Amino acid sequence: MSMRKLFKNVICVVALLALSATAGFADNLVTNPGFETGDLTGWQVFGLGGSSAVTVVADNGPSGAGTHCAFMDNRAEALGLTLKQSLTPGMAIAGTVAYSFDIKLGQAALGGVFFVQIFAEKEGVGIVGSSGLLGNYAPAGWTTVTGSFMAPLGTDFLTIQFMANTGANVGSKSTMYVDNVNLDQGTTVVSTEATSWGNIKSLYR
Ligand SMILES: [Ca+2]
Repeated sequence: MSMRKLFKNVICVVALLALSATAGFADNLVTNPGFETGDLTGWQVFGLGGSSAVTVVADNGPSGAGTHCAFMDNRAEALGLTLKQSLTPGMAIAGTVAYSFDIKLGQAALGGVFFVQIFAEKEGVGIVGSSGLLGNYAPAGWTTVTGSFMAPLGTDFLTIQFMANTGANVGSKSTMYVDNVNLDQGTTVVSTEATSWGNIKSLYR
């Protein structure tokens, strides 16, 4: 490699690393984590029906300032109602994932349960790791749940899902308030640096 080309490469690397450092990561990787847009922007809902809904209501969990939270309202028999957010691939890396969320029970009756699960995923592959199934939760008042798990090698995004599930009983209910959802891998540029290095190599091969 000529000195000139080497110099050009070094400049590219420095420029890309500077970009990475600027982009960085917010501490919380979740979009609209406190539902303060007043709607479900950033979130997906599965299991909607005539007797099941997820809405944004005027209440707020203790972990963050605000005036809104999500309300999962499942009054259908034997139904899984899920509120879910998947990060964009590239937003997560292998390593510790710290999580926290605020929940407050509405009603749990006749087999109604509430679980949370966080997945470490790899684009094009699927689930490579998990927090394990968290719950059953039924906190009478606002409660903040915190914990962490290790995302294995290959992880490039995370998914968190809240599941208000009912039993096969007439009158089964699972309703829960959810707020201030936090997924945090620390402020890091490791992932974007790795991507940048890959790009650099491919450019000069
Ligand atoms: Ca909120």
